[in-house]
Parts: sequence; C-alpha cells; structure tokens
Amino acid sequence: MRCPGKYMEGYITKGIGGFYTVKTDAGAVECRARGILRQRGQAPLAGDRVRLSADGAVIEEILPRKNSFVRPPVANLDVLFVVASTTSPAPSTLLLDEMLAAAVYQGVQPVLVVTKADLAAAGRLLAAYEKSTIPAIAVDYAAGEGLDAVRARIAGNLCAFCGNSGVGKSTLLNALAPGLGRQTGEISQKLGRGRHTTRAVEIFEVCGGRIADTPGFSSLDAQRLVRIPKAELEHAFPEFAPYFGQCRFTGCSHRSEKGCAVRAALAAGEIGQSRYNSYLAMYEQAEQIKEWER
Ligand SMILES: Nc1nc2c(ncn2[C@@H]2O[C@H](COP(=O)(O)OP(=O)(O)OP(=O)(O)O)[C@@H](O)[C@H]2O)c(=O)[nH]1
Ligand SMILES: [Mg+2]
Ligand SMILES: [Zn+2]
Repeated sequence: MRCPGKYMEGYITKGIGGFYTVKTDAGAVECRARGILRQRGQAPLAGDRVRLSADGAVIEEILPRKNSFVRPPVANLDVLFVVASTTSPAPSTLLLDEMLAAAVYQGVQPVLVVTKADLAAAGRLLAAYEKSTIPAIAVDYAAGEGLDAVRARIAGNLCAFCGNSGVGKSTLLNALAPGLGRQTGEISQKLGRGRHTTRAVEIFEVCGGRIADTPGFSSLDAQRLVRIPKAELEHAFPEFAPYFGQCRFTGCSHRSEKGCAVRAALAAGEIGQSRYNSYLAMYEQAEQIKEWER
C-alpha cells in the first residue's frame, strides 16, 4: 500500500542542469523544479528538504532552511568539514579561516580535517588551531589515523566537505565508505592544484549520517566566500568570545584600540597569531564591501 503523505517529501541529494534527485521514503526520484521557485530567486540546493507534486515529477516547494551556503552550494548543514592538505596544494590559513568563519556565522559546527599527513607533517597546521576551539583532525590512511574521529562527527548529521580542489575530499569519502568509488584526480604538477575532479555536489548516506562531496575551488574563488559584516566578524571567531565586554572601549574592533582584551589574549598566547591575522584581513575585506552589495 502506498502512503502518499510520506511519498510527498524528501531532500535533494544532487542537482545538475535543472534536474534534481530527491531522496524520499519511497526511494530516489528524478524531478525538475517549478519555474516560480527560480523566479522568486529560490534555487533549490543539495540538502534542501522539498515537497513534491503528487506524481513526484516536480519540486513544488522548498521547506524552510536552517542555513545555506553559496560555496559549496548546500543547505541545512549540521557540520562543515573544512579539508586542507599539508601540501599539494599548500594550505592558506586565511582561506581556511574564511570557510570556518562562514560555518560559525551560520551556526554550523566547523571541523578542520588535515589530509596528506603522510607527505608532510601536520603538526604546524594543527598547532595554528589549537586555541581556536575548532576541532582539528589529521588523517593518515596508511597509519589508519583520524578516520574514526571523522566518522564520529558524521553520525546523525548532514555534513559537507569543502576545500581547495585536490586536497583530497573525494579520497576521504572513499576511505570512509569504500563502496562509493568516488572518482579522484591527480594533482596537476604544473598548476600545483587539482583539476576539479568532482563536478557537482552530491550527498551520500554513510557512517550513520549524510555527507556532501563538493567540487573544490581554486584560490581565485576565495574572495566571495563569505559576507560577514565587520561588526559581526568577531562572532565568527569563537576563541574571541571569552573576552567580549572586557575591552576598554565598547564597539572595540580589536585592531589597534588601547585596552583591547582580545589583543591582550593574543599577546598572552591565548589566541593564535594566524587566526588573528585572518580576522584582520577579513575585517579589511568587510570594510571594502559596498553598502549596495550587501
Ligand atoms: N599521499 C596522499 N595523497 C592523497 C591524500 N588524499 C588525497 N590524495 C591524492 O590527492 C589527489 C586529489 O584527491 P581528490 O580526492 O580527487 O581531491 P578533491 O579534494 O576531491 O578534488 P576536487 O574533486 O577537484 O575538488 C589524488 O591523486 C589523491 O590520491 C593523502 O592523504 N595522501
Ligand atoms: Mg573531489
Ligand atoms: Zn578589543
């Protein structure tokens, strides 16, 4: 016996060229989105919970979102895994901090995953996040390290991997769920980065949760990653929180003001220098956002 009520809803696992795959209780359904959604500027995203037409051919409605990201284009995340490799490509802490801040700002749990720990030591990158309160996990496939810690974060959650092309997002997914057989790509020696092996966001049910493999971006894309107004930027750096209200001036931007408790914590080694540097750089970027662009 079919149960129409259950059949009507699901979540988007994949969307390419206007075609969406929606996972319902009755299985996966291929469908299109009603034109009105696009006209309203409501483009469906992977992770969206949706209501389908009775025949299951059309997405009628996108149910309210918990959060949504432009890059990677996903909605309703619980956990964002920011993936960085120790080398090939070399990590940029500014880019990592932008992704981590985007998660914190949207109420999503960020987790840093460091790959290619077999090629170069992960210690320096991990140390940069020691005081950040953000969990950081190094994975080493040969040594069998880190995978259980990643699995534990996936269980019960909707998650996404994000990070530069070639850092090893799809490789990590294959290690977590060997049956998936995700395509992975060699790093281009000339460019020192991946060749965008993964072309579209796709969500898989693994490790007792759901995880989106996403196409990586090149560092050129980084500029438009987050739009956090400068006055709210401090809230995207969780390690600053204990010092709020302790600066001499209200509205302290924690840059050059006298009696700044955040800078005192930096000097005392309670806040990491590279994290603070990212805050300054992002503050400057935020100042350049024009009012009408917001
Ligand atoms: N030595 C080593 N190589 C790795 C590791 N992780 C990934 N690689 C290699 O790095 C290359 C890129 O890996 P992918 O998994 O395709 O990278 P990706 O992040 O999915 O890249 P895009 O899909 O382009 O965003 C492949 O040749 C992998 O075999 C690792 O931990 N150690
Ligand atoms: Mg990939
Ligand atoms: Zn301050």
